[in-house]
Order: sequence, then structure tokens, then C-alpha cells
Amino acid sequence: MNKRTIKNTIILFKGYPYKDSESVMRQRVPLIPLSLISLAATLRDAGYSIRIIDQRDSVESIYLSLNRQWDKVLCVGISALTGNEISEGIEFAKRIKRNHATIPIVWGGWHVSALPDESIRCDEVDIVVRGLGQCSFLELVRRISRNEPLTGIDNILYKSEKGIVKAPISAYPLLERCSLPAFDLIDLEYYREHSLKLRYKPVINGIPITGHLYYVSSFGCPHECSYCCSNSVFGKRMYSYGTQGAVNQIRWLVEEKKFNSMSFVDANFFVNMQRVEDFCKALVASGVRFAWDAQMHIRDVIRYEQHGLWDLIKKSGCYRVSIGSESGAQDILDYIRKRVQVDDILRTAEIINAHGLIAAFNFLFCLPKVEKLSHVYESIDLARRLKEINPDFLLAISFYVPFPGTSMYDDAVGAGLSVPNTLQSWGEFNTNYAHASNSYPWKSPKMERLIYNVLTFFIPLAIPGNMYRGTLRLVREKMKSSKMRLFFWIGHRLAKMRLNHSCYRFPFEIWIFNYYRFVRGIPPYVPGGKGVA
Ligand code: B12
Ligand code: SF4
Repeated sequence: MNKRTIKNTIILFKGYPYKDSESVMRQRVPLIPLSLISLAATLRDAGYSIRIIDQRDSVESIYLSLNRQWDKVLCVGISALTGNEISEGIEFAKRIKRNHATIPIVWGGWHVSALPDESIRCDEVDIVVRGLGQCSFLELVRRISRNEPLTGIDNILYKSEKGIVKAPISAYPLLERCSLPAFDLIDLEYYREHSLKLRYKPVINGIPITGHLYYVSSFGCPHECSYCCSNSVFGKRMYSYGTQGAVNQIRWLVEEKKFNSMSFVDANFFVNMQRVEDFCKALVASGVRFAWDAQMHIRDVIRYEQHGLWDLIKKSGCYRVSIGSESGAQDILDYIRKRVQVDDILRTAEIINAHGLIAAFNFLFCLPKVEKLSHVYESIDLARRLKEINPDFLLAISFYVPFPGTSMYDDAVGAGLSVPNTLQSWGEFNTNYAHASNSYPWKSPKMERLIYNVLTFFIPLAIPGNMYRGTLRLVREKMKSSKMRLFFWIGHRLAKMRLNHSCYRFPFEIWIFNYYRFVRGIPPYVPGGKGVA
């Protein structure tokens, strides 16, 4: 290496979450690397040169494309969620270790933050950064560039000559002082074009959608749901970017880059009411016209109603909130520490409906240790009542997949689940319920079938909505043949009878429907796993 070469480049890498062969998306739909552009912004502003690797190619071709740049590389940052992203990260790191052994490899993201001690033991990991990367990573990079010791940087673990050093955990500095994600460092047009493939609704609130984007304005959540590892990654706190800066960036993304639909993927966007009020007011004042949706906790829906904030939220472009209702059984709500009553969920639905927004209610099933058939029936009853409030409400179902760093994960292990104990083997951990659940001791195919049949077939057929998914009215509009219309009408009546009598045995309608799918070459349904709050 030329002695005068300045090592100023940081390579940021994130693999793809699904193994191609198991992909529920069936093709590589590019996922915008939010974690990488969030880290990149602060580093770039401090004068470093950033190379983001955004999953478009195989690890092999990515590695080769970097061929001439290695002399300038100061360190490599790898971001990974549990599962395949780890495998791809390790594969990439192995190649670097083989040929450029002195380049430090820093890992961050949800998995290594939840299991830092186990992760740092992996040969392909030199340093682990826990939680918010924007803050610790910059200081880390500065020390590496000056060849200084890493002592005194909180929230990291690293390998030293004396062994593994574990720095204390502390609250992060104010995120308001950090630079906003560097969207300009990636090929936004490429993501915009692909984003349209995922939309099933081309017009929202009268706005023809030209691009959909995940946007993040805050991190962390003070709640303690027992299936979610937010607390083990960010603590029970919440950190947010400055409001006006985020609104200016959103305006640029909408007006210049044509992303006029956004999902705020904050862990819990609405948790700080003052922040949301300021944010929505700033959006309205900016005049930006776009459609957005976000996750919301049941208690926040009620709180916002008490403070009269719903009209403002709607005016700022919100058209849908996703609610983690999870269950209609109080026992289960208590077990998952949702800290709400079943009646609160119904009240939530009334409020959202009264303000003319759409809610997507997520139900979580197949939990270890506690779940009984009677709980499922209670959830079915709740789901039905929610759809009766507004047939356009969406019902989303998730089947529980255990993730480390949560208390329900400990219950899953207690219930006999055998789990990996190295970072490498976590890379093989299957995050897709349909593939993984055969190894779950609490698996109940009978319960799964009931849930799937009722929530995705009988309820939508009995109480059809019209808005976002292909439910009955929409299908009927499209149907030309009167014979098909008759079939749907019969199915609708039968589904209503089933709901009225809670009778779901011998679901011959589904058998006929599946036969129809089979004849048409439509693949069978694959249940998914728990994703977000
Ligand atoms: C958008 C999203 C998706 C998208 C895209 C995922 C992707 N791979 O990009 C889709 C819809 C595809 C998806 C799918 C799934 N998801 Co998801 N998803 C999210 C969501 C809502 C936002 C992620 C995001 O982009 N955040 C914004 C970025 C900026 O934050 P970040 O990644 O945390 O990065 C920060 C820090 O972690 C850290 N950091 C991250 N990487 C690095 C690297 C270095 C070097 C450093 C220093 C720091 C660092 O610094 C960053 C900036 O502060 C999160 C919940 C959340 N609010 O974060 C869940 C979440 C990530 N998903 C989750 C799950 C379970 C899933 C699924 C498994 C669900 C399923 N069963 O099908 C699948 C498969 C995901 C997988 N295992 O790879 C879990 C992950 C748990 C885990 N241990 O991995 C989360 C955390 C939800 C939850 N609360 O449980 N998801
Ligand atoms: S599931 Fe949602 S509300 Fe519950 S702790 Fe996680 S982020 Fe917070």
C-alpha cells in the first residue's frame, strides 16, 4: 500500500432479509437501507467518504466491485436483523478478513444489540455498537482513524489484546443534533420505481401515488410488549430527529423525488404527543401534499382523542394507522403486557372511524405457553366487531416468531424451543413462520387453520370492505359473469351464517375456493410471522 494513502472511506453493508429460496416476496424487492443512510449522514458531515452497499447484487459481486478501494477503507459497518442478513453480513466480513485482515469490522442493528455478548464472540465481528448508531459510530470511527484506544465510548463491545471489553450502557445524546438520513447517497429513482410494484392502491385521498417510501423520524418506545425487543435495543426511551428538519426533508422527498406516499416506520411514531402535534402543524404549514401512515398504540388513539388532535393528524395527510390490537382475550393482552382492555380496542376503532381514517388491526396468534382455543374464539369475536364498525378496516394476522431480547422469547425457550447460540447459527434462523414453526413445540395446526380460515376468509366475505384490498365488493365490481356473482353471493350468505353461529367446521367453501385457485395456478396462502408493533 502507498504510505500516503489516506484511509477515509467507510463501507456500510446490509444483506437481504430473506433467503431467495424462502422469499415470501418471490423476487428481490429492494428494501431501502434506512439504517445505513442514517449512519452515513453523520459520518459524511464529519468529512468521511461513504460507500453504501444496498443489496442489489450478490455478496460476491459487491466484494469484487470494491476491488480498487480497499486501500482507502478505514472500517466496515455491517447492519443486520436476525436471520439471513446475518449470514450475508458474515459472508461479506469473511472475505474482508481473508484479504484485508486489519480493517475493523463493526456490527450494529437489532440482532447484535439484543445479543451483544454472543455476537462479539464471532470471528467476523471486531466491534459491536448497541442501539442508536448515529451517536457512537462517529466517535468510534474517529478513534479508529487516529489509532486511539476505544475506552470511554459507551454502548459498545470490542475485542482487545486483553479480551472482550464491554462498555457501559448509557442514554444516547440528543438525536436532534444528528444529521437526518442521507437519502441523497442512494439511487432514489431506483427505489421509487420498485416501490410502485408493492402498492395495491394507486390513489390515496385523491392523490395519485407516484412513489412509496419508508421514512423514520424517531427510535425507541417506552412500552414493554413482551414479544418486542425495542427495550433491549434502545432502552425504554424514545429519541427523535428535530421536527422542522424532518418536515423539510419530507417536502424535498415528495416534491423533488416524487415519493408522495410514506410509511413512518418509527417504533412508535405517536408516543410523544407534543412532537406529533408540532410535526403535523409543520407539515400543514409547509403545504406538502402526500399520504402517510404509521403505527399507533391503542392508548395513544384515546389520548389523542381527548386532546382533540385527530383533525390535525388527518389534515397533515395521515390516511391510515396500524394498531397492534393483538388479541380479543384479556388474558392474552395481559400476558403480552399491552396494558389495555378489550373495550379500549373497540373504542379505538370508533374514534378512528369517526374521524374518517382507516385502521389496520394486527392480531398476534400462536403464542407459547398460554394460548388456548378459547382465546382464539375471543379474538375472532373482536375482529368481527371491528369490521362491523367499519368494513374497510383491515385485519392483519401474524403468527408469533420468537426473537431474542424479549420476555416472550424466554417463555418460548422455556416451552422447549431450541435456539441458536452463535451469531453464525442465528444467520440460519428462519424468520418466516410457515417455514420455522415446525420446530415450535407449541405449534397447533388446528388453531392455525381456524385462524386463517376465519380471519382471512369468512370475516372478509361476510363483512366485505371496499377500500384497500380485494374484498368482496371490489371483486364483485370486477366480475363480469353473473354465475360468479351468484357464487359470491352464496359464499357471503354462508359466511354470515357461520359468523352468527360461530361454526367453522367443514369449511367446504374454502376447499372449493382453493380448488379454483389451484386450477388457475394461484399459489396457496403462506402464513407470515410477527413483524412490527
Ligand atoms: C421496515 C421494517 C421492515 C421491512 C424492511 C426490513 C429491512 N430488512 O430493511 C420489512 C417489511 C421487509 C420487514 C420485514 C421483517 N421484519 Co421488520 N421492521 C421494520 C421496521 C418497522 C423499521 C426498520 C427500519 O428501517 N428502521 C429505521 C432504521 C434507521 O433503524 P435501525 O435499522 O434500527 O438502525 C439503527 C440502529 O439499529 C443502529 N444500527 C443499525 N445497523 C447498524 C450498523 C452499524 C455498523 C451500527 C454502528 C449501527 C447500526 O443504528 C441505526 C440508526 O440509529 C422495524 C421496527 C423499527 N421501528 O425499527 C421492524 C423490525 C426490524 N422487523 C422485525 C421483524 C421481526 C421482521 C420480520 C422477521 C417479520 C416476519 N416474521 O416476517 C421480517 C423479516 C426481517 C428480517 N429478519 O430480516 C423486527 C426485527 C427483530 C430482530 N431481532 O431482527 C423489528 C425490530 C420489529 C420489532 N419491533 O420486533 N421489516
Ligand atoms: S410492540 Fe410497539 S408498542 Fe410494544 S414495545 Fe414494541 S414498539 Fe412499543
